[in-house]
Amino acid sequence: MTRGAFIVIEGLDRSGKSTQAARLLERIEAASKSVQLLKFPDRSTPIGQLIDSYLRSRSDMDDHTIHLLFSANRWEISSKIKSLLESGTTIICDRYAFSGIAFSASKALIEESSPPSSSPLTYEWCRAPDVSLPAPDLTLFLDISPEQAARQREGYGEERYEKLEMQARVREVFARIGKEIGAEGWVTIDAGRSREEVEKDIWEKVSPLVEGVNGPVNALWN
Ligand code: NYM
Ligand code: MG
Repeated sequence: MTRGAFIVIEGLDRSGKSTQAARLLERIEAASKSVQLLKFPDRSTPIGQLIDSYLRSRSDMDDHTIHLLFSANRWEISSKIKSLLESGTTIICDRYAFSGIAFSASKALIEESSPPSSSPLTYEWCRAPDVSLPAPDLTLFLDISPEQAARQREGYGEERYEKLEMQARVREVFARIGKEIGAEGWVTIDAGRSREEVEKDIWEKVSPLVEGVNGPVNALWN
């Protein structure tokens, strides 16, 4: 018996994740396979609405608190992820726990984000709440420089974290995560090229998994 594959797309803001996730969804649907697109943060749930308001700077929150809400937003959908995979549905997920670590851990090095009194968020602390979530079978990291990402679309800088200094730190933390996950589970794609070129590389990596994956859904970092 095979199950569906769990494919995560990660990257900086404006790296093209959502566009590529939509194209990948179309391709898998065209192959007549069962597939579902998820996105984190999922802003539709009550927790997601708190996150949305924070990202739009309509509310402020302690750095630890918002970090835990992002994680809780994944846990509240984790059993759905597991049952979809087990029922044979492939999942494409636009951001996951890796964004959780990369963005929160970056704050420790950016002066303006945390008041001096609050303790800094370490890499290990940021990772802890996501331990044991369903583990992706493959993570595609769409790599782009913060400068090029900022040029991609209008409206850059509207949301919290969309600043070059922050994004440069985030990119470094993503690189650390990728090293830890290893080459079988983490593939870096040069996202500074045309949409078609990026799409082609993604499909090359994903198409073998679309036929199904053997073995149980793994637990992240266990
Ligand atoms: N983000 C996203 C986090 O800080 N932690 C997380 O766990 C996740 C999933 O939210 N700048 C950040 C990354 C983005 C922002 O994501 C909103 P998007 O994909 O732009 O809606
Ligand atoms: Mg964004």
